[in-house]
Amino acid sequence: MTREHEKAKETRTVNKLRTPNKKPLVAILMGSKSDWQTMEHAAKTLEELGVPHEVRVLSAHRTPDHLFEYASTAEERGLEVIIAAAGGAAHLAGVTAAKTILPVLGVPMESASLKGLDSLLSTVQMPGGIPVGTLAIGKPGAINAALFAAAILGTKHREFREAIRKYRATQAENVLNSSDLGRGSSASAKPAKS
Ligand code: RP5
Repeated sequence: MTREHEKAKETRTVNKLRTPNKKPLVAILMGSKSDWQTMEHAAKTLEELGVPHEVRVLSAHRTPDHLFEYASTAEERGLEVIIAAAGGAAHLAGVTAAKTILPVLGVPMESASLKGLDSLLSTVQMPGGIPVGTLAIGKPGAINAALFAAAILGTKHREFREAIRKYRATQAENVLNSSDLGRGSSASAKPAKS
């Protein structure tokens, strides 16, 4: 393990302890608690990066008044980015974006009937005027929404730029370490020398 890797691990541990006491900068909204098994990956990624965040279940069609209140007061409560995840006729991100000028990142949930294509199109196809930055369907989108939120915060808060740098260094190291998988078997995963 390199020194850089060790430092990245230490930072993650400290950040995990520190985050709950800080004022949230990012909100993770989801249309239903059934979305949590996907969106917990966004929360875990924000925790790894040390980004203070809050999680709320609010639906554009089941709790529209609560969503309006939440989104329209988000800026004055100190939030800087909102991640909104929904499935099916997924209008949560679009409605949220309509009620705040904060950047809204949409994560389409993988739906049972159409595998998330419905959620993707409902989230991504915003008419010009109210943008939603839409990520991939499901878990990759949840992780990338957190990383994107941290990158947005990083333009103002230097510590999140550094956290992303360390995250990437660790990620690259994990990929390179995967080459060890073939060690010990007859089929080596190492490239042949030319
Ligand atoms: C959407 O409907 C939610 O975001 C969820 O992805 C989907 C299904 O919700 P449940 O019926 O599981 O509550 O509003």
